Amino acid sequence: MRTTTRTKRRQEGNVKREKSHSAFARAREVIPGGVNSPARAFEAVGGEPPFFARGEGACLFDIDGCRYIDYVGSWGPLILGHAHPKVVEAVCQAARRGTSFGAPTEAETELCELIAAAVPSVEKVRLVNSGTEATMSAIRLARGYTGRDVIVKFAGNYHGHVDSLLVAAGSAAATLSVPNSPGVTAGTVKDTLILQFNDVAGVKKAFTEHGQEIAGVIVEPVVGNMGCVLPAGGFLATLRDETRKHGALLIFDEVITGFRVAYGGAQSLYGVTPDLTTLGKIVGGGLPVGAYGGRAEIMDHVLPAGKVFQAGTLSGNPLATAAGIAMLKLLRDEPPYDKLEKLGARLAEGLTRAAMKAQVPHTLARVGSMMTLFFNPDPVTDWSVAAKCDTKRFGRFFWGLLDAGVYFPCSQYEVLFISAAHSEGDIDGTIAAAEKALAML
Ligand code: HOZ
Repeated sequence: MRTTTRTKRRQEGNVKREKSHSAFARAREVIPGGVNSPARAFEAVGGEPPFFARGEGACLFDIDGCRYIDYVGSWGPLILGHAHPKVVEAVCQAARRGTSFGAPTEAETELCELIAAAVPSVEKVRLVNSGTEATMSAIRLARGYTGRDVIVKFAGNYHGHVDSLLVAAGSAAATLSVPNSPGVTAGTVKDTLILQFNDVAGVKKAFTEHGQEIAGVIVEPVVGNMGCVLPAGGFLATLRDETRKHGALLIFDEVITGFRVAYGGAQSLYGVTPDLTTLGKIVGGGLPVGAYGGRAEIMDHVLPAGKVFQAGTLSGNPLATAAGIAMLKLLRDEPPYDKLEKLGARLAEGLTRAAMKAQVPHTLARVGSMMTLFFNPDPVTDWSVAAKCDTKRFGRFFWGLLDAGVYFPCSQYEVLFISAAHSEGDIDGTIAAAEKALAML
């Protein structure tokens, strides 16, 4: 009986969203689970997601007319907020010239030049359509380049739904407790070696034992898929040293951190330069773009310069490249990073204060405008600690915020993002809502 009551309350929150309820029922008839990506399904927090009508600046509006201060930002791309006029204008102009050619355009070169100028490790870059495609292609390239099979990944890191990387994965795989998806065969993952994030000794041991078999190490330099988890001092440098010593490639998955924690990504912030970098999200300005790049000598192994196969009809699509170019030029010419750091610090302090006042065991991790309030008193350094978070409590906190018009990621294991469109007023309003939500726990 108690379960029924709680389920009902959670399904509707305290705010009625009748149109979203109907839209979700309709969607479930034709879309598995009613969503096109599990991360947005509210499985981890219970209840039903609002369906959205539009976004403007820092805000989202659902089809029931509710307004939310948005901290999801489409899971990272919208660092300048929703519908930035210059990005929208660039896309509209590109659409008038034709939506797809499947043939070379100068805009692709321009976007690649912008990426290469910004990201320390990148001399040449290939555009694809998603972060998943970027990581899938990067590990194929690492294997093709080195002639070795084994890829090292870290528990709780998520690199998209690439079969061989869908083990001990973060994001929706962690949220929904499906660390090893049905359909991913034992053969597919037999060359994937799982280590713990921040475990310097474990990395050294793996290289001592398997150094000659390891093609590459793929890592989120700041993890964004088991909540926000920072690299401990020396961890990234150890990865760099060990891979170099043993002739393996170091791959930074900067799909989340690229152009987010700094214009040059986490590699410029932490001063560690990988061999290959994968990008997505911000680099597409809110349209579907991924990219992988690195030293020319490695990238020239990709077909048709080299023999490693990778292709795509819509890769370098004119609408997507127009959005990416507009976004990167705005970030380069009017850098929002100081503002984002100030807003991030303000929100982090406010959330911490609120949690302490409510006597809720917590810890908060942040790099610039990405952060997580963990319902866990211990600093989260790896998946074994992250897995101990009080996710039920997080769910109640989430609903308290949603009903107060604040849209946080619907999982403890996703990071929240601030955009340059957020104001101090938005942040203070969010802290006030969090104080109330935490006090109700
Ligand atoms: N790619 C995001 C991982 N944090 C979540 C978005 C999704 O999978 O839909």
